Amino acid sequence: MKKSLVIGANGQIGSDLVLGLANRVGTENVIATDVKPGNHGEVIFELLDILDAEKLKEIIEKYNVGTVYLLAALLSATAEQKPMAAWKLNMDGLLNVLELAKEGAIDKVFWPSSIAVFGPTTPRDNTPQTTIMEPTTVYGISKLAGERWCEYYFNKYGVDVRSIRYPGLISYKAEPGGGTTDYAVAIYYKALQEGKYECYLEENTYLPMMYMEDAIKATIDLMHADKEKIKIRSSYNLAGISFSPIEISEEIKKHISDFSISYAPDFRQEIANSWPKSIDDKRAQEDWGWKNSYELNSMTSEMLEGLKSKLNITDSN
Ligand code: NAD
Ligand code: AKB
Repeated sequence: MKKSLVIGANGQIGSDLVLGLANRVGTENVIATDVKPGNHGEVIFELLDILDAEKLKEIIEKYNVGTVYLLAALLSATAEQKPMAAWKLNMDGLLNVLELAKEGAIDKVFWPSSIAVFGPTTPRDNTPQTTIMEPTTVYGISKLAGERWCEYYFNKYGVDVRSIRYPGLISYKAEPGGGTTDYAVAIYYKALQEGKYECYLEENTYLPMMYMEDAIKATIDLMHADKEKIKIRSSYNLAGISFSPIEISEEIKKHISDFSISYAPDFRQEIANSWPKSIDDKRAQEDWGWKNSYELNSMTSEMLEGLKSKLNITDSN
């Protein structure tokens, strides 16, 4: 069996995706890589800088890789601080992988896009699959360009590349890596550790979000769907839950009654204001049968339980 290679495996998504893939295709069929040292249990790990195209090719040949999951990127908040580094990593990394797929060295590519491809001129409620896209962040510009490259490599060279516009992802295994939606993870840590949280977004800022388990299921389902079913080769809209800081804090209060939230908006508010509030994912539902499972209440219960055990916090509430 050809192997699945995860690039950027130590990050928020990679930590869960490696496990999800190992469950689906077998531990021996997954190779985890990252630019930083990592530990993924029984799964083989290799150091790999995605900007090193030669090393990428070597690893693909060495392990007989069929599918690449390219997760290495700089996210929205970090990218605003390091625009050129973000553009280089987010674009050159993708092109390195697409070029190898074009040469036939790999069969399939997964590359994640984001709700950041949308901008202030996009309709914000129930944002359609096809609509105005004028992103105002470096990250969003790189994701929109990436989507165009993916579709181009499919149309011109027949590269089987598949993509999802992930909303903000919420998980407890690995901490998020510098996005605008990270508050929705940090709030759970602070609720358990300090009983309070100062949020960098205003209380009524709605954003599309999703629990990691749903995102991993969507990713693996998309990659295992029949090729003919994948009609969109730029990137699929994917919806989970939409909520605001005040709503997530109210949900947390059902578990930690004295939890309190305060607000000190920073530069990330402007980014959030340029993104959709909710997403229309009809095409993902129709084409490859997507349906989310988690709502705000079920996600909150799992996040708090998962973090309590990760942080060794005993129940005194
Ligand atoms: P992350 O920042 O948590 O992880 C990225 C990983 O890439 C890190 O482990 C980092 O060490 C590694 N990396 C950085 N530079 C590298 C390089 N040169 N070579 C190899 N590895 C390198 O990010 P994430 O949240 O896991 O996101 C993964 C992908 O999903 C990104 O493309 C991101 O834009 C996209 N995405 C994430 C979210 C989210 O909410 N997490 C939402 C939308 C899209
Ligand atoms: C970010 O906030 O940058 C990411 C994303 C939605 O792409 N979580």
